[in-house]
Amino acid sequence: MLRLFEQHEIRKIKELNGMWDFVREDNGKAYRLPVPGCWEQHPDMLTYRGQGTYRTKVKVEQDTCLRLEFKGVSHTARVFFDGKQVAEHYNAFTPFAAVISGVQAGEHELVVWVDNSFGEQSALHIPNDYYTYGGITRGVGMEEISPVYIERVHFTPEYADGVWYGKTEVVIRNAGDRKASFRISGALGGTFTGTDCSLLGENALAEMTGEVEPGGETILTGRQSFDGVTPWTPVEPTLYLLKVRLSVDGEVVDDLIERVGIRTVSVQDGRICLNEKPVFMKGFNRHEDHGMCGCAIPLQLMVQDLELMHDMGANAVRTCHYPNDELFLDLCDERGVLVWEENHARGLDLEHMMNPNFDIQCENCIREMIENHYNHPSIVIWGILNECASETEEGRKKYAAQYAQIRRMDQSRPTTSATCRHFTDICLDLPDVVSFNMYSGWYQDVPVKERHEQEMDWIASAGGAGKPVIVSEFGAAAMYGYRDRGRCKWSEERQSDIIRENLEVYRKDPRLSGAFIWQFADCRVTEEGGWFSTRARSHNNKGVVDEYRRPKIAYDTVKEFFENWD
Ligand code: ADA
Repeated sequence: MLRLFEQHEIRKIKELNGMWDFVREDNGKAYRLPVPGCWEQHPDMLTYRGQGTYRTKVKVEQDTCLRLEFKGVSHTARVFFDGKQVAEHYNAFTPFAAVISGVQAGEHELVVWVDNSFGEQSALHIPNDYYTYGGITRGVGMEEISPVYIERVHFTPEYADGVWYGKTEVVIRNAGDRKASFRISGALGGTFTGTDCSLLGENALAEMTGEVEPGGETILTGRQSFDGVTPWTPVEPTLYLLKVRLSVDGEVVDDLIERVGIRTVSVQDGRICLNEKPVFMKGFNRHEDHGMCGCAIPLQLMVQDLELMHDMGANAVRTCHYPNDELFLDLCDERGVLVWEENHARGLDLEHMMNPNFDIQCENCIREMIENHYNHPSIVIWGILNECASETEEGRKKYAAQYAQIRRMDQSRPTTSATCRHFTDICLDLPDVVSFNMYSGWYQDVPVKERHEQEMDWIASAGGAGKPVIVSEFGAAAMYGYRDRGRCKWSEERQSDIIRENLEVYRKDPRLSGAFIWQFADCRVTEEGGWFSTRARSHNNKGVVDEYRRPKIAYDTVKEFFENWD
C-alpha cells in the first residue's frame, strides 16, 4: 500500500511490493528480500553497510509510457530498466520517480542498485544518533501513463471574509514527442470524517486549458470559492478528495486524486494558529525506527504508534529528523494529528555543512518533501537543519537559503528550526517560529524553570522577540525494565521524574506554542564514529517506550500531563 486512498480512477497503477531478488555487492551472496524492507532484518546483514542490487520482473499489458515511483530507497539508488539507467537518487526519506517512454507490451527487468555507505558523497546520511538502514525501505509503484500526464496537483486553502477559497495548481508534463493542447477539469468532493466517506455535493473546479511542449511542463493555477465545506481540525479532521482529470484532443487520458483538508495555518500574536485559533502542539519526536523492522515500518505498526501517542494525550508529532513515509502522514491527516515535518539533517557542524554536496542534497530534499507532501493538512510547520551550525556566519547563509527555498515553494505554512546553539545562535531572526532543544535534568543538572527563563529571555533578545516558541526536544534516557528505588540515572523512575519536572514548567508557560518530548521510542543509532558509540545498546534510549513499543514508567507520567494540559 502506497497511500491510504486511491489516487487514480483512470491511470493504471500496480504496486511492486513483494519479494525481490537481492545480491550483496561485497560477497556476491544472493537472497530473496521483501520490498519494502531493510536488509538489516536478514540475520546475515544485521550491520551490513555497503551496496547491493535488487531485481524483479515486471509485465506490461500494452505499449505504454511507464512511471516508476519509489517512496523511499536508503540511502542512494540507481534504477535500471532493461539494463538502461533511468534514475538516480540520494536520500532515504524522499520519493522519486522515473518516466520511461516507448515501453512495449511484455516482460521487462527492473534493477535497483542500493548503497547505504558513508563517505564524502553523502553529506546528510552520516554516522549519527539514528541509524541509516539499507534497502528499498518504502513502497514502489508502477504506472502506465499517457505521454501527456498530470505530474502533481497542489491545493492551498484560504479563508477570507467568511468564505473558504482554494487555490489549485496543476503541473502537466509532456513525455511525448509532439506539442499537445489539453483541458483540465475536476471537483472537490467526497468527504472523509474519521472512517466515514460520504459524498458531499461536489464543488466543480473551474476548467482550465493549456498547451505543453514535448519534454516540457506547463503549470496552471485556478482559485475559487467552495461552498458547504467543513474545516479540517484536530477534533474533526474532515478530508476531501480533490479529483483532477486531463483531456487531450477531447479524450480523458489521465487523472490524479489528492486528499486535502480545508484549513489555514498562521502565526499571530506570538502563537501558532490553526484556522485563526491558537493551538498548542504537545507531542513526541518520532524516528522511523522499530525493533521488528528497522525504518521500513508497515501500516499496522504506524497505526500502533499513533494509538499509543493518542493514548498518552498527544496531539502532535515531529518527524525528526527527515521527511516521513506518506502513509504515516495520511494517518495523521485522518486522525487530526499536527505534524512538524523537517528536511533531513541532524547535528551537522560547519565542517559537515561545508561538504560540497550539502547544499544540493538539502535543496533536493526540501523540494521533494514539499512537492510530495504539500497537500497534507496535518503538516502545519516545515522545519530545517536540526542542531546544525546556526552560530556561524557561513551556517547562517545556508539557513537563510533554505528558509527562502521553503517560502518560494509554500507560503501557507510557517518555518522553524530546532537549535541547541544556546546563547550563540545568530539565526533566530530568520524563521517564523523559534524552537530549541533543552535537556535540563539530563545533560545539564540545572533547575528546569531557571534554565527555561534564561533561554526565553535570550531568545527574545536574539531575534526571536514576538515569535511563537516551541520546546522541540526535552527528556531523559532510561533502560527499559531497569527499576531503581534510588531513582538513579538510566532508571525508569529517574526518566519519569525528569520528564515530569520539564512538563510542569512548560505546561504553565503561555509563551509556548508547543513541547515535544524526546523521544517517543528508543531507536537504533550508528556505532561508527562520534560519541553515539557510547550509547548503551547502540540505541538512543530516551523513548517513553522501547524500540518494541513496551512502555516505561514515563508513559503514564506523560499521559497524566498531556491529558490534563490546560
Ligand atoms: C539532540 C538531537 C536528537 C538526539 C538528542 C539526544 O537534541 O536533536 O536527535 O540526538 O539530542 O538524545 O541527545
